[in-house]
Amino acid sequence: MNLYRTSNGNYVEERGSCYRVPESSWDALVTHTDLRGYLASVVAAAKLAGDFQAARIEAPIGSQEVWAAGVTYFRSRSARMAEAKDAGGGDFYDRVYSAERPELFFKATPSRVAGPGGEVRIRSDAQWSVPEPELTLLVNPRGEIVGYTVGNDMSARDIEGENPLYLPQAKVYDRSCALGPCILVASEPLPPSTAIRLEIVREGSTAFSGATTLAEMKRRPADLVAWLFRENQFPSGTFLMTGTGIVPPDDFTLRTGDRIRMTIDAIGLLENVVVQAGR
Ligand code: DO4
Ligand code: MG
Repeated sequence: MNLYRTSNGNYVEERGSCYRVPESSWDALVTHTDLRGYLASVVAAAKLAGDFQAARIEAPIGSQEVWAAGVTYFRSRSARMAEAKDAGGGDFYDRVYSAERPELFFKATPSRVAGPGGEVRIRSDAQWSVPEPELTLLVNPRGEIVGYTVGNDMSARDIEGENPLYLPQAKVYDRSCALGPCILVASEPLPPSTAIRLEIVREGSTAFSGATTLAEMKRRPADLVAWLFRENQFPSGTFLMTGTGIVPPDDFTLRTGDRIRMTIDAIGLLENVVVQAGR
């Protein structure tokens, strides 16, 4: 079942049909004691929602925070080690890749998050910006993974590489994050064969494309959640991005007007357009 937050309210999609969800509060849905059972009862009531087609799909977020894990794929570890080598920070990435404690960082408040079709931003003081396509977990207040979405962890690699202490500036700024198009409310964890794909389209042509699968992820989503919930409460639940396994080559940087297309099997396509600060 796919759960959508739209300009006309919340909808659940099952086998190609859309049903309006009576619960209009996103936070109330996310914190439901049995989200999947509740959505199944909505589908069973079979009130088809004709107005879904006219609705604008929004980022599937209410008052949740967005957190992120890093260096969970070998590709991310290697790219970060290279970018931070001159600053003497490369070793940190190798160590965190194998450490018991993962890298977890705060990524975005809801107002910094773009939805499907929306604009994501590159910093005006960065010369080297990339998108990071990441399986993103929706976790309820009890620490249970209740759904999955596609997340874009926009990153300024030159700022991050200059000094690891600049990580928050490389990662957290207005529209540095996108989520969507929906929440996949699944009864089982996603299979390791699940593919994550990234395409960056510039002036009508593919400027970069890459793919990975969840089998390449070094850590288990449930373990990342357990670390995040140590000493932290999330009364409205939270999102947790699980890291990127796709990094464009070092000579690639995003430009205004680029279209970023990210897909994850069974969830769908998250597409955003790039703008620069001040535009
Ligand atoms: O440590 C820097 C950020 C890592 C990250 O965002 C990722 O691996 O996805
Ligand atoms: Mg990332």
